[in-house]
Amino acid sequence: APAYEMIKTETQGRVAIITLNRPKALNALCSELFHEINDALARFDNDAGIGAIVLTGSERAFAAGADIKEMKDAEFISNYKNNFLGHWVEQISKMRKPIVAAVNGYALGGGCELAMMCDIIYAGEKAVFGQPEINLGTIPGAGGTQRLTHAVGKSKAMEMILTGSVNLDAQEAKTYGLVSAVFPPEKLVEEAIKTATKIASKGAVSVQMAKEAVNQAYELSLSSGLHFERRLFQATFATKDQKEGMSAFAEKRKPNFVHE
Ligand code: CO8
Repeated sequence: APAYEMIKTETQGRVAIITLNRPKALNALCSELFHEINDALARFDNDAGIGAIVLTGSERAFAAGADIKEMKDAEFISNYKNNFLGHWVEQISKMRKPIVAAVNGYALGGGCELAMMCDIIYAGEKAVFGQPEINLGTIPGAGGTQRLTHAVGKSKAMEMILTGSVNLDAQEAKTYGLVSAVFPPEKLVEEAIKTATKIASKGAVSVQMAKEAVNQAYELSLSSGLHFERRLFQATFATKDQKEGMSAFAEKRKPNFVHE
């Protein structure tokens, strides 16, 4: 594995764990941190031995946003020429393996957006989700206006994004459906790993197809989405794991998936 400075990576069986580790800046997302997250995700996404990924931060902060000090003197022309944030955001949302975000502490601005790019969000009891960019004279730039609106509805998303000071605590985030479960902070990562382990034990092809199909729900009309789903469903019958899964059921035994 490459020597990372701002993240830690480890694997447990078929699960990879990426921990943001820039404590002095509450995991503010500077370009080096972006780069390392992308590099690690791409590596695990391409590793046949990995079935799911957990992304987490520290107990104090998942990530307190994009690095304000690094970007404060940026200009439109350089943002435009360098496609500022574009590369980064497009790469993460193209990952094919499921990513479980385990959010303890602050998930603000780009931190909230990073969590929302993942497939499942679990929160620690002290998690705080918010989009404070308006206080800095800017707006969310990595999906906040889109993914947050899909997750919590227009009125709450507008309230959060326009005031920059209405945040969601963990319970509220669960009530709104932004996160699927809340755990005590010290249990959070363990629970995320448990879920990732369960996902990684299923047939990898059907897992990836299921992720692809669910994501189309945000892109397509109902009839196109159903069509897309049906074709992938039909295609799963070309996998060894479909034969194994259904034979195992008929034979009253546990399936032994080979991820093919
Ligand atoms: N950028 C740079 N440094 C930061 C950031 C940040 N976003 N957040 C915290 N830090 C630094 C602080 O400057 C401080 O450093 P130092 O000790 O050198 O002064 C250190 O982290 C600790 O922070 P605080 O002392 O402020 O800690 P507190 O516990 O008092 O406060 C808060 C914690 C409330 C989280 C506070 O730090 C804060 O408000 N941070 C900024 C939150 C914010 O505005 N985030 C949005 C940033 S804009 C953005 O994300 C644009 C999105 C574009 C897409 C991004 C792509 C993913």
